[in-house]
Amino acid sequence: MTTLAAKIAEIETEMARTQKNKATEGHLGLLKAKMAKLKRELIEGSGKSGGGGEGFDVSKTGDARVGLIGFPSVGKSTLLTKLTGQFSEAADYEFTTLTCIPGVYKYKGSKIQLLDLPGIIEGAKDGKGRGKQVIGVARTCSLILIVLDAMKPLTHKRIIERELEGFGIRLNKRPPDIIIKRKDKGGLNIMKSQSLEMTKMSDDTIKSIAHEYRISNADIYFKSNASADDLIDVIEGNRVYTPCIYVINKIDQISIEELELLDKVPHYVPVSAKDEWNFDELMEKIWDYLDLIRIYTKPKGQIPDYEAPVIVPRGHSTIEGFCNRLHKALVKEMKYAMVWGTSVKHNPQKVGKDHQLNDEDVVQIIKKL
Ligand SMILES: Nc1nc2c(ncn2[C@@H]2O[C@H](COP(=O)(O)OP(=O)(O)OP(=O)(O)O)[C@@H](O)[C@H]2O)c(=O)[nH]1
Ligand SMILES: [Mg+2]
Repeated sequence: MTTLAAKIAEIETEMARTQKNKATEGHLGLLKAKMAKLKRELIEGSGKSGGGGEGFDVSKTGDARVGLIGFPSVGKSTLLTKLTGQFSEAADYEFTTLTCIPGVYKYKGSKIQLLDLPGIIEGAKDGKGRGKQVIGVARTCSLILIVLDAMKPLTHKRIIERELEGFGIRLNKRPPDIIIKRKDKGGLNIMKSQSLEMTKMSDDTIKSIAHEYRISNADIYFKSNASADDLIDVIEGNRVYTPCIYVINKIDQISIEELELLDKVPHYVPVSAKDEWNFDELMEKIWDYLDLIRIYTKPKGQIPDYEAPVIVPRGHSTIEGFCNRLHKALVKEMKYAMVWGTSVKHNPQKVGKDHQLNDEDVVQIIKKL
């Protein structure tokens, strides 16, 4: 373990020592690749050797899972208790919460599973405290709420982000537009979309990163101005891309002027968990960031059931996705579907399994005889 940590430290020092310019870009890219490989070893290795016990085993319930991540005592447990009614002990000493405590709240007909987690500290991803387990759970969430204390320095935000990034979680980011097709021969073939100018990484850097990963025969296709980090992410492959909201808590403790300064933080919601301030905005934003849609079912000859929508991620909102949410065999039994709502021109309209649904559409499935 120490040798691995030492190797990482060594590379970190070298990176810090290397000036960033065109001439060193390739070298820096290579160092980044070496670093990513060592970190993967560290994470996988410590996973096996335990490093503080088993993971948190909480089964998924509801339509989406949202995790509360933050330093100790920022108010995560208070927030869980107030939002879901699920009691989770809160106290004015650090590390009150030692395990994962799930709660559920209802919003717009959906059930949102909220997970209270132990506080993490700097170095969590390297095995400090229960950090590794906490971040492991974070990887399974559809949305992460980074909870910050309005009284504490905003530098905490960057520390938490770094911990999550070190564990392969990418926040509020889309997967890089890079496609790698490995081949048996033919060498490396770097291709770019027409008129795409790559300003963050030269062909030499791409080659040295590929070389570090022993990729010697492949087509690498770039569709956007990717960086060395992006390329490494695609090669490593085990990244998760998760939306994130910064919940700035305890605003009952700060002045209006201080509150206004916080406006500069992107993706943020100020709240007071203690006084339940601004919970409406928080729940609305959670809903937006989860990017879910509501589909109402209409049994034949009856009015739609507006009380219990079927909730599907917007990206999986075809008729097939909707059917699978009800039961697996349904799509095979379906002849066609009738749809009312904004996704169709005529109301109702006959559609097939690939039709894309919109929020609040009404669907009736017509089965084969
Ligand atoms: N003033 C104020 N205090 C709060 C607020 N929310 C929580 N607290 C207090 O902050 C302290 C820590 O709250 P917890 O909910 O236990 O914090 P936590 O993030 O769960 O802490 P750990 O479980 O130790 O990681 C408690 O004394 C809470 O009463 C808030 O909105 N305003
Ligand atoms: Mg707690």
